[in-house]
Amino acid sequence: MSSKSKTDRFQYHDYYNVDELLNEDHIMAREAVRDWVKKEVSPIIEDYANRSVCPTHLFKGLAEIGAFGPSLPEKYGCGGMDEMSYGIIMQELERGDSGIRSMASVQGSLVMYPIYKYGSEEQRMKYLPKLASGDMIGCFGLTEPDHGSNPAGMLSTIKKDGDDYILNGAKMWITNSPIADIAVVWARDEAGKVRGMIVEKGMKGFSAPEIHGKWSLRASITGELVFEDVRIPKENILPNVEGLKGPLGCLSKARYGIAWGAIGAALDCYDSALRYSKERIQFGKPIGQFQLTQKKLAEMITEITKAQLLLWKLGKMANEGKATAAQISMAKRNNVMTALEIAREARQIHGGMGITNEYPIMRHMMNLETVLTYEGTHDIHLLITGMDITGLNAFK
Ligand code: TGC
Ligand code: FAD
Repeated sequence: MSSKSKTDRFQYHDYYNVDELLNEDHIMAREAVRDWVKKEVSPIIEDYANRSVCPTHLFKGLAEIGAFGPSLPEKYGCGGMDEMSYGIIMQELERGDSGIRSMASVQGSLVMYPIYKYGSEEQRMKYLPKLASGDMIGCFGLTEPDHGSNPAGMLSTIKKDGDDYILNGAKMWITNSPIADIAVVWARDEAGKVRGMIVEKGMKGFSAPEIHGKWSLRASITGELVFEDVRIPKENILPNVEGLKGPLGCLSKARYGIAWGAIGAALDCYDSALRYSKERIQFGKPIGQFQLTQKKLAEMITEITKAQLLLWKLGKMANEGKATAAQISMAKRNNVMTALEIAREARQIHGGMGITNEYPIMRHMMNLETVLTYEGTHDIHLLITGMDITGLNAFK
């Protein structure tokens, strides 16, 4: 079955005309990214996902459309856009594939953002322009083999040695690690404080083996980070943060982008299902004429519309610097599960064809299983909301 000959027939759906709440810059950013996805991602993505290969050549294109750190300052080669635009860009990228959005999320929100927010001016000038232009690829190491949902338990350590630090430990499930030039890594110091640092490829004792066998996010490369007495110069320590709020602050930025991104995947599934329902004839009429199919489609667009309104309000609060971590958690949790349920319903509407790579459904569905888990699992986000509304902490 050829996937390369397919053309991307996606059409945007905006049932409540949320677009009228956006400004010209937002719409322009969306159109530019959508065109790029149609031209560069859609024609190749099924093939790369099938082969479980990361299309690394897209890093440069992502940089050119401003997908790396869109809301970070232009001074460092970034976009200087608002948070709404950042979200819209993530939505368009994930409409193409969650793995492509992951490339941009990790680079922009988990590597560039901590260097910008917690780094020195020297570190910003040294790394940010190269990361923004895609000349350098970064990854983010927080999760460990025995500490996923509970990063506070991390075992990675740094110990002072003269002017340097010695890093030991291991990180697991790290997007882009095998191809990254730098890794922003979190480890505890001798006083037990979580510190952030920039580990560079080629440092002695540092390796990043690939994790194979994923059925999800197959066009994204994932690996480990292994540190065996890696000497980290003090210039590579992020000076302006201590404690778990460092990595968790980056997660808020990335989770915000994922809340937007997931609805991109949902829109692609809905769009494909709607079209298929009008083209596929059974019992002498289009399957879209059956009430049960209409129920599925009507519920999909209802959930998408609710999510679009949630995102617009979240984007507005983020622009005003008022979006709380718990509000972001609610949006990430709701929108990812919404997208996954829409992917499952869309798969049913496509019948047997829904399991093939002629349609994007199964790829989105498999991707969304990862999106439901990374950046905080579905249940962890529920407990964050629970803590916020009751004032009672289920984690302690
Ligand atoms: P807790 O005591 O609640 O908090 C410690 C400090 O951090 C602050 N804080 C946050 N700050 C900013 N943003 C957030 N989202 C924050 N959450 C907490 C908090 O105020 C406190 O500050 P301070 O000043 O008092 O020290 O921490 P805890 O250990 O009880 O943990 C709470 C919990 C479970 C919610 C947290 O550990 C958590 O979110 N766990 C989930 C782990 C997770 O999301 N890992 C993601 C790894 S990265 C990833 O998946 C990338 S995938 C990328 C891709 O490919 O797209
Ligand atoms: P666990 O924490 O072991 O959780 C297993 C189950 O137990 C889950 O259902 C969870 O909800 C549940 N659970 C745990 N604690 C509780 C509780 N207190 N109450 C109720 N239920 C609970 N990490 C990075 O640092 N950088 C990356 O770039 C990165 N990229 C990733 C890419 C992929 C493809 C994947 C799959 C993961 C990636 N991750 C990354 C790791 C990701 O963040 C973790 O997988 C996630 O945080 C969950 O950790 P875990 O897999 O260890 O699951």
